[in-house]
Amino acid sequence: MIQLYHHPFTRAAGVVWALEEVGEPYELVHVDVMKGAHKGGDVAAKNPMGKIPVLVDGDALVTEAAAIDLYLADRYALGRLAPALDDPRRGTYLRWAFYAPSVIEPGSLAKSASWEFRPSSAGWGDHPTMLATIDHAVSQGDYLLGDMFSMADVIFGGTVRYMVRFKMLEPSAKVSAYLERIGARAALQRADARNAAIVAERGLG
Ligand SMILES: N[C@@H](CCC(=O)N[C@@H](CS)C(=O)NCC(=O)O)C(=O)O
Repeated sequence: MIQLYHHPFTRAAGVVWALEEVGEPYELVHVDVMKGAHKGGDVAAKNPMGKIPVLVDGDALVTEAAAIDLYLADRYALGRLAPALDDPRRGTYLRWAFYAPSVIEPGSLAKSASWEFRPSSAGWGDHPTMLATIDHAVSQGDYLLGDMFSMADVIFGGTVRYMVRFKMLEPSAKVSAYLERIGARAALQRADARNAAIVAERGLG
């Protein structure tokens, strides 16, 4: 069975949404990050970064939340959550999936932590341009690929949702409407409930 090394307060919580969308059986392996369990033992052996999420699926080992989500979509939901390899939407799909960890994450952190950098040298550019680009991405239809919901929405939408929740990104009206649309996904609601149940069971609140 697919195993996800998980703690509900980490990016692994977002991978639970990806797993719920895919619909394959999976189990969560709890990593006590508060006690530093990820800095040694099983997690560090699997990921020298000593970070989670880590996904193990038979002989496949994947780290990096976005890579895990893309792997799951290609492996288990090609044509459903990922456009087929010869589908022209594949380019747009990969574009926005990569935009989340390479632009939205560092761009939002740079803004909230007041980093000093040259936008022309930094891959995430300047903040207003990033916000305008996010608006553009969510204005092509209900989802990033128009009427097709895809794993790019899990990656990009999940990142935007996190940044808005922790006040690292101010949502425009278009972004708020997009977040409402993805918030209606049954799989996202199941993932939120599963993460919340673990918080409650383990007294992490
Ligand atoms: N680039 C990685 C980042 C993973 C990451 O930073 N994980 C955090 C939790 S969200 C972590 O394990 N932090 C514990 C630590 O570094 O000690 C990804 O996208 O999966």
